[in-house]
Amino acid sequence: MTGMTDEATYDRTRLAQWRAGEARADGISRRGMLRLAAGGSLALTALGTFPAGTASAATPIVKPLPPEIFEVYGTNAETRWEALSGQGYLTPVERFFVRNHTATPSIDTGAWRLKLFGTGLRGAPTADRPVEFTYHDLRRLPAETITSAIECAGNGRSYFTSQQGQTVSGTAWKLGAIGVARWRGVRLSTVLAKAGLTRHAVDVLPEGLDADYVTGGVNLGKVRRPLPIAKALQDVLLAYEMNGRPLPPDHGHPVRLVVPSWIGISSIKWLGRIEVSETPLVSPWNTQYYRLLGPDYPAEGTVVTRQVVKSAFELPWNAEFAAGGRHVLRGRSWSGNGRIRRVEVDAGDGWRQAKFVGAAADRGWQRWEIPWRAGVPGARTLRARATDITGVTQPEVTPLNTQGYLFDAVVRHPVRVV
Ligand SMILES: Nc1nc2c(c(=O)[nH]1)N[C@H]1C(S)=C(S)[C@@H](COP(=O)(O)O)O[C@H]1N2
Ligand SMILES: [Mo]
Repeated sequence: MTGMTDEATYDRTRLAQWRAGEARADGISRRGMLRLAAGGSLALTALGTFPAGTASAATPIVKPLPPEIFEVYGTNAETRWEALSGQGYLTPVERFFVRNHTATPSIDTGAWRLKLFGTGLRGAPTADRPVEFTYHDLRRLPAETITSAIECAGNGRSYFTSQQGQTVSGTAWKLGAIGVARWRGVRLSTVLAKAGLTRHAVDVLPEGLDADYVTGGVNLGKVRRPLPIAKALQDVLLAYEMNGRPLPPDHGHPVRLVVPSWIGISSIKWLGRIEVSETPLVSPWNTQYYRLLGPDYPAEGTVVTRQVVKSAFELPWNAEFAAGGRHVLRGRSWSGNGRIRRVEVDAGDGWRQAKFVGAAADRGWQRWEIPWRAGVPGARTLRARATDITGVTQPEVTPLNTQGYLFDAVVRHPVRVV
């Protein structure tokens, strides 16, 4: 099943199974299911279904959100790129973006249990009589530390509108819905083996302990998204530390999934249960959300798993530079395909290659810089374009998808020479 870490194979296989009635789909409305099965556009069900701050007036995020570091959208907060200027390789917790479907829950580590159940485990334990792990059980298992980005699939979404004049649904993120951290925890494969994983398991369905996600009057249940077993066993971590400290409340305390290279929704926070199944599983988070739908995609869309190539300058929008001065432009580039091979920058005087700063983690980002001689006063546009180790270069335009995922086009960053 190694093909199942390849998104196209995974999607084709699951869709076929679902149509043949072989995949379970708890929590998906019959209407939504029929639409997908009929190949109708799911865009309609998605449009306008992202409520801004549902329950309370205050943000449902626990940590402070100083306006010079974060821009807040309802239940979410994005990191301002200028707030990464002068920072090291890792994004400090105090600057790491937060994407909450509802609100950060408060979970008592002592009472917390990770519950595994399903037909893919020996003896097929049920949800009422699951295999349980305490926090200390997990802490006693062999630990592993990885440096990995977590990035929302909708990162950069606002540029579909501001650069390409297109209407998309969802939070209008700029490029700050990404952070890179050092995560310490236990491999999901270790825990699955302990829980009695069988050779027949095909999917796992990790589920959060935060409140049910209710949208457009429909309760979609707990935030959850299935992973094919091949990816689950490859490089997924059950993380209990972030940058050397216990996982903070907003980022999934006490334990979250970290699914390297895949879109942020895969990395379920406040992990409570994992179903392990010998039959394929689906949830609204891979049938209704996180699918590419639009004129350039098949009618039923394609599932989104792996991240794309992007670049950002560590500068505010409309940053000012002294005319005639020598400056250094700094930024970071990253890709779900692996390391970055090359970054080019254009400040209005042609593409030039940027110099890499420091080493990069395979699943993190690459820092870079380039000198720039600002000329006469006036408006300029900065552009950065990265190429990853697989040879993929950021395009000029990202083909439209109605929910605005995976914006990988070169972003035009306005600055002023004064
Ligand atoms: N339980 C749960 N897990 C979740 C979410 C959520 O709302 N609830 N949001 C997901 C999404 S869409 C993203 S992009 C990442 C964001 O992780 P962060 O808030 O730690 O930056 O968490 C994912 N895991
Ligand atoms: Mo996300």
